[in-house]
Amino acid sequence: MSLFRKAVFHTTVANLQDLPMDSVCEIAFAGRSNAGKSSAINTLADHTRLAFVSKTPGRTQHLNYFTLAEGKYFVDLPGYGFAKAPEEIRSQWESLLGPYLRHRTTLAGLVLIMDSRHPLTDLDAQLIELFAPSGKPIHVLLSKADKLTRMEQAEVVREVKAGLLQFGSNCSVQLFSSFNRLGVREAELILGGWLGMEVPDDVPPPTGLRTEKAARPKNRKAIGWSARVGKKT
Ligand SMILES: Nc1nc2c(ncn2[C@@H]2O[C@H](COP(=O)(O)OP(=O)(O)O)[C@@H](O)[C@H]2O)c(=O)[nH]1
Ligand SMILES: [Mg+2]
Repeated sequence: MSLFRKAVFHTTVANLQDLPMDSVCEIAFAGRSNAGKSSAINTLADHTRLAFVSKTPGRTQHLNYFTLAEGKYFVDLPGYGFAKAPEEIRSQWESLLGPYLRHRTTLAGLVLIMDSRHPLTDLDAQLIELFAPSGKPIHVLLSKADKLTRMEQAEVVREVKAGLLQFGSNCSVQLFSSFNRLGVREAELILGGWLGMEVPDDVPPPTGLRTEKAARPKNRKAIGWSARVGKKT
């Protein structure tokens, strides 16, 4: 059973002064548009459509709060990089994202979602640079890992670990897939630790993990996948 199964939508915030006052501890999710951020939140919460799995990536400029337990939140940050000019990204980061990441005292850590096929882009690096001075932890989920072979998975973890070294020691990284739930337990343990939430022992280990490459013939949609996280874009 998911640690975050009680997650419910709380509020949408467009201005810093509207951030929830009752927050004790929150975890923010960031990443390039279409990296699989909403899918990851849905998968961690074991919900189909808690965070909207976007058909038009990069549209929302708001912070979406999901209550996990009293005073404890997941925060879905605006996706970045999708068909946006550098000035637009800069102004978005300066007005909302930057101040939020730097000054939100109840923010326990940042989950950074990167598509495992295109990890650690320049914008990802800029976001890490923005957040790292806070001294708080960053946990990278290499999403859509089902699209890689086992060898490619091992290689990308090695590469990203090496790439993160320049940002200090407070970064960790793991594979993740909302398609086959690879890495859900590992992520739960880390995020539960940040939030001071106890992970139940009765969570069965994931079984029958498959890679999308191995499991799905080319051009065929995986049955059940769209149902789990909403429609594909
Ligand atoms: N194969 C696969 N597709 C995924 C996975 N996670 C997300 N996707 C797909 O990637 C697209 C973008 O996902 P979404 O969660 O909306 O990304 P966001 O813009 O970062 O919130 C959608 O079509 C999802 O179905 C995954 O783990 N495996
Ligand atoms: Mg999204």
